[in-house]
Amino acid sequence: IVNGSSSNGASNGITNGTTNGTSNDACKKSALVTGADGQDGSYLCELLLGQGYTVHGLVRHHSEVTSEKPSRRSLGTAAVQYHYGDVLDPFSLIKILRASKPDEVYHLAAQSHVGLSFSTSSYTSDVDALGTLRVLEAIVALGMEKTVRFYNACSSEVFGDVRDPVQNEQTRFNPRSPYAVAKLYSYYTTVNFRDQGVFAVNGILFNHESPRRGMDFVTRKISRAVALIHHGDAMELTLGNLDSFRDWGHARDYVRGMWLMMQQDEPSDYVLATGETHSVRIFCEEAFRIIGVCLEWDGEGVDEVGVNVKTGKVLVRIDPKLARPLEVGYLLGSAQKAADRLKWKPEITFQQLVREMVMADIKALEAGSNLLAIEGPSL
Ligand code: NDP
Ligand code: GDR
Repeated sequence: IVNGSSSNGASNGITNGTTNGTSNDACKKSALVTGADGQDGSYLCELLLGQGYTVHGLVRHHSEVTSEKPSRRSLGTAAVQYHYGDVLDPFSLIKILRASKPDEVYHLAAQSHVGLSFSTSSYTSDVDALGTLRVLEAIVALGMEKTVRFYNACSSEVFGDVRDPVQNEQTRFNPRSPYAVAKLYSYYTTVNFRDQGVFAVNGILFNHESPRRGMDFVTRKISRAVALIHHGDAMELTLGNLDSFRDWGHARDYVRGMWLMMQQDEPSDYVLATGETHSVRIFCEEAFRIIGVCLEWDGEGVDEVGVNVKTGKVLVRIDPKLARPLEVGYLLGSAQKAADRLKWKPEITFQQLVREMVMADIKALEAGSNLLAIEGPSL
């Protein structure tokens, strides 16, 4: 059971996609967010509610609440009207679009794990590439293409094996994973619909994190492990590599950028990034520093370890099984276009982000939360 309210008064806050908004909502703007209980979806729903929108969220049904994702539906988003659906199911999309009558559609739903996409490449393509096409086709099938604005969650992963030291909207695409190829399909699909007259934009977003980040992404893996080690519940953190560089921002800043893209007179594609890049190694050092541990590195390659300078204890190890068949080693974005046209700039620094994530996991553990339990194989 979640806290969302529904337009048909259903007690569990989930509608079946067959109801309309209430008459009180008539003059409010309406938004539909797919992937509404993901990291970004949860922050975006909060932002839109704050802007006075009627907010509809497309979520998948989970037969059991085995992860923290469904609990994100109650994170300050009590007024969101949730609908069960799936971007693999075009009929559910049509029903939910018809029920929610959105002015703006934020399409965030995706199999979003790059590493996992290597072992689920066909599925990832279906959800991430064709999923975008299905949402756009459903908008057109319902005759909403002149009234609905569409946001596509594209990714800096499309740049892949980069040659340019800084990536922006002009950078050549060179995707290096099934996920990135699927996102590139979604990018061009969005551009094609725009060329046919739909207000459709791509947000090419660099990595953005938060305490709501999924457990299998590297930043949350690190913050969770640091909290567990601090609490005495774990001894070591195991990672795939230490030397990937990412331009890490905070999800709260990035959903503001998504919304701004949709408020412009003309649709266009925008990069959102911080303009700073850090390695996984630096993220680890920063995170351990928050619990008063200074890390030093010893050894080479897969035998390299992170050691507590004071105690000599090994805290970080490499497991080659976690390495990806292809890696994107370095990303650094320029959000100059977003700064010029949207007046967007990130407000939360890298150091603040790391601190917020580690402290949130420590607090969750101290409150007796089991959210930090690992449910499946590590990624
Ligand atoms: P999350 O993985 O946290 O959220 C993705 C959401 O999509 C989840 O709620 C998931 O639901 C839902 N979903 C997955 N498959 C389907 C499906 N078949 N039908 C309907 N819903 C589905 O990702 P983020 O919030 O971090 O990212 C949001 C979007 O932005 C994604 O498209 C991602 O690829 C993209 N992106 C993210 C970046 C980042 O750094 N966070 C950067 C660039 C792009 P469930 O709980 O059921 O799995
Ligand atoms: P990424 O995020 O692939 O950039 O995609 P992730 O946090 O998974 O990886 C970042 C980098 O860290 C390296 N890494 C590890 N990653 C994971 N998950 N687990 C490990 O143990 C580990 N060790 C090292 C990775 O190899 C990689 O280089 C995210 C997702 O949110 C996408 O949906 C989004 O499009 C991009 O960011 C921008």
